[in-house]
Amino acid sequence: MTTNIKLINWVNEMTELCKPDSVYWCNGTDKEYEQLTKELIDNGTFIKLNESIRPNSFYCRSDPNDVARVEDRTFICTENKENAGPNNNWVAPKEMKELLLKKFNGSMKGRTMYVIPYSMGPIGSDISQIGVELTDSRYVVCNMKIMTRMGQPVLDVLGNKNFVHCLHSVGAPLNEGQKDSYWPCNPEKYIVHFPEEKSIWSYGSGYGGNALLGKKCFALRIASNMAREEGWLAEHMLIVGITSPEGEKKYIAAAFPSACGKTNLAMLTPTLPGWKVETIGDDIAWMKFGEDGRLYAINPESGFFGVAPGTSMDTNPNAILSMNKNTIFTNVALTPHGDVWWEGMTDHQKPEKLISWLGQDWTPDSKGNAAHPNARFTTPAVQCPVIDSAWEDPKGVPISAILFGGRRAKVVPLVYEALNWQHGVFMGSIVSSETTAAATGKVGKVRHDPFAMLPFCGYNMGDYFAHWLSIGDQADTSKLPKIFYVNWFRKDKSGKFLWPGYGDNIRVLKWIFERTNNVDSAIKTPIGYLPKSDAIDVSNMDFPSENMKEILTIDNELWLDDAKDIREFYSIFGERLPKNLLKEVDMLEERLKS
Ligand code: OXD
Ligand code: MN
Repeated sequence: MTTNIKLINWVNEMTELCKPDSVYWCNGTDKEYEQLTKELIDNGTFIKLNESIRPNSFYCRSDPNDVARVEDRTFICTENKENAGPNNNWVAPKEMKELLLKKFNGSMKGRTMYVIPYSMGPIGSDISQIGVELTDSRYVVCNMKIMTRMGQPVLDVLGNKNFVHCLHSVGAPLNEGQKDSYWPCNPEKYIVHFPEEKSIWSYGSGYGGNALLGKKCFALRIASNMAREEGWLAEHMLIVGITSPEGEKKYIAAAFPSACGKTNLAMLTPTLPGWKVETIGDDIAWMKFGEDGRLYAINPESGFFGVAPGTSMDTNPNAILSMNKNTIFTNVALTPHGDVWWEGMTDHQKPEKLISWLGQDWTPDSKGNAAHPNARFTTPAVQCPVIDSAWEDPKGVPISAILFGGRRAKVVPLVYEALNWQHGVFMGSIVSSETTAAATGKVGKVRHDPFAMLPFCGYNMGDYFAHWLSIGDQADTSKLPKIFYVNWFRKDKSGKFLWPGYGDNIRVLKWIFERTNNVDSAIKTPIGYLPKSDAIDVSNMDFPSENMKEILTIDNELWLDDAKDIREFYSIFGERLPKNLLKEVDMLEERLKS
């Protein structure tokens, strides 16, 4: 329980507004989880998986229209529209509040309102932040239990301090005697952020990124605002530790757009003997300067909410092993043995008969996928066989390199390195990628996604670029991480991927690792430093030197086209775009033309 008056008053106010039948304060215990999962089973939301195959795990199917983040229904409501920027949907806070007050009025009738106090980051760490989510969804409570540290211990640390107010309703009130849906939601959705008062109001969706408010809404959109005010970074990045055969260990952070393999890189099984990769986080990094002037990162989450399709013992054995118990699966397929399946899970052996994510009988001859392409697993981070021993270190881990990347079939080479911090910020700002199923909308279209933060930056992205530049100005440059750009997805003329990816990405990480030790293994090109022709270790793999040449080729004409496109993209930020980034485009063009 709590004596925090702000919290008690807010819960009372929201109870009056949403009119739930009852209010329940979550304590975060396993007993509570057990009770909630039982109720979800009784409601038809969860199916218990076979206990002897996958203990304490559950299968869940969402409404077919509530399967991904809804970027066009996501809003940043600041007093001044310019502060939300062209990268966000904006409505004036007063107008949006009036609308939301109507939507939330009575929205929890017939349901329980759960109060979830949660910590993003280890409880009590200086880098951690506390939020409280009020929700009428048991599915959300169960997922929050895995993804955050939640319950009474958080209230104890919160004391009388302030917290991020997070209100969530599926927007499906129940009339007296009305039977509940297995996945209650509302066709009209609002995922709304008020950065100036640090609150989040989410209505109509039960999907992870829209409803687990600690994740994208708080740890990225609200936290990016806090980070800018306080001089730190809240980023869409995985964090891993890499140890060389000589026993030297370094940590790197990497930003890739949604569903571009962050979880795979975070848990990579190296194909180079002697190298070790250990996981700190797979989606979000909060980075602050330590007393020694280096950037330190924590993973604010305590679980993985990963994309299931494509994950297998070949592509990511550590993810598969992480989810062998205590896991919630959403929108995958169900096997006759009471286990789960998805496309790419067992390439060599397709199950004969399944129930698809739509709840229909499915065989390999059926039309459509058995699992939704954005089907997810929610699993505790501590179950990852390669979780790093420092993953809960409240100080965080020192970062030696920052990687940016996206899905680009053409133009962008396998890897290149920034000339300096400002050029690295420029590289982050020009990330573009083919869209994936993680958000609703067209899949496979190249879009600009600067720093992989386009859907998650909670303020004007022009100011965000300036913030990144100012981090460089504040720091001792010799202590800043080096910046790199990688592209695992380049294709040859016949449309085949040139690079095998997955465990072989250690070969690229090895070059990056060496570059952070200033090894002389790069050549200067117009776009930055590229590996010398023999610098990427391809020992014990079949990778012809022509392919290496092709994947490291820079076509000046194509890059000049990209530069034009970058200028056009930059122009949407008007006066808010830092002049130094425009200078970087000028310099890039000059280098490409000379
Ligand atoms: C995610 C996403 O769920 O980026 O991590 O969409
Ligand atoms: Mn993500």
